[in-house]
Amino acid sequence: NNTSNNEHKSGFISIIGRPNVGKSTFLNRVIGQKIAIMSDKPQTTRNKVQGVLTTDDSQLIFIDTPGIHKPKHRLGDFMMKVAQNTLKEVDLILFMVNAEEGFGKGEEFILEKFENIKTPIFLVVNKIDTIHPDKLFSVIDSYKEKYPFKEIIPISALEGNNVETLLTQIKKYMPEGPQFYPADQVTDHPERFIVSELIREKALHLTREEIPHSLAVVIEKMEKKQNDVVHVMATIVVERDSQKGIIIGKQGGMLKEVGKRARTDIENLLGNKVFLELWVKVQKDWRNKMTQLRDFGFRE
Ligand code: GDP
Ligand code: MG
Ligand code: K
Repeated sequence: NNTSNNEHKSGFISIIGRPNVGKSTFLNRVIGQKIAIMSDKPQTTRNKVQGVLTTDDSQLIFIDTPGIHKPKHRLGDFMMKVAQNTLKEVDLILFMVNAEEGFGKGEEFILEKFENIKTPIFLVVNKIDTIHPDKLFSVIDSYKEKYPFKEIIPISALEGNNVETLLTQIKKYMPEGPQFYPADQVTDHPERFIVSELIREKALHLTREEIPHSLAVVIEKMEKKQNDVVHVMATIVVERDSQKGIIIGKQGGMLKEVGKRARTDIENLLGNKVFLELWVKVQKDWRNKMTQLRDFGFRE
């Protein structure tokens, strides 16, 4: 009947998968704006980053969760706890895997985390552009027997194949609900957080030597001055003097380039001219200092 067709649907969707399976790429394609952080290096997405997709009759709120993986240190434990709590709260989980790789130890580890969770789970087989269609069937079969996925949907997040189909299926699983966010809002994160992630992304992209997790960005100050120029003062925190040297670069060249690229993105995000002041600080072993995690923007 007519009324049920007009029901507004809304819900929260968590994207789970090993590093580099394409979670951020998918989110960026769906939201159409650079919110999820992209990097060749694994695990640069530490916090929940929400992207909101609003249509006439639905609102899909995506959460790009940190990868659930075997923790190597205490920050890893913390991230996993955050991710697991998230799984219970959301309306739908997208378990994203790489079509090139098939079922493996990493996937098995994640599936174990699903055991006590009642949230419906889709298997999203990404990167189908990289494999022969025949191989796709055997990859799908290797997953089918492991878990009763509600839907199995192959996509290419990079090229867009089948992404619309996935969105249609997602909508079917969303409960009736209100439009939580204004239609033009794509994220509920404070601008400060996105700004820090943009700076972090540039630093990670431009420096090859550093290891994931060992770099944090703290926004010390962010305020609008006369003429609507936004003044951002940020500190890049690293663990070792050698890393500080890499980030600063010869005659400050690296830091200058990080700042230049980050400023461009921040200006696009805010729609304002930006004056970006970047500092670098060494804080040994910050990853294991749980008390400081919240200062770096981690939340439980
Ligand atoms: P995440 O760690 O899961 O967020 O993965 P990313 O979104 O950062 O993607 C990791 C890498 O895989 C990037 O180099 C992407 O360009 C690439 N990638 C993501 N989706 C696809 C896809 O559908 N096809 C191909 N060929 N590459 C992809
Ligand atoms: Mg990511
Ligand atoms: K990544």
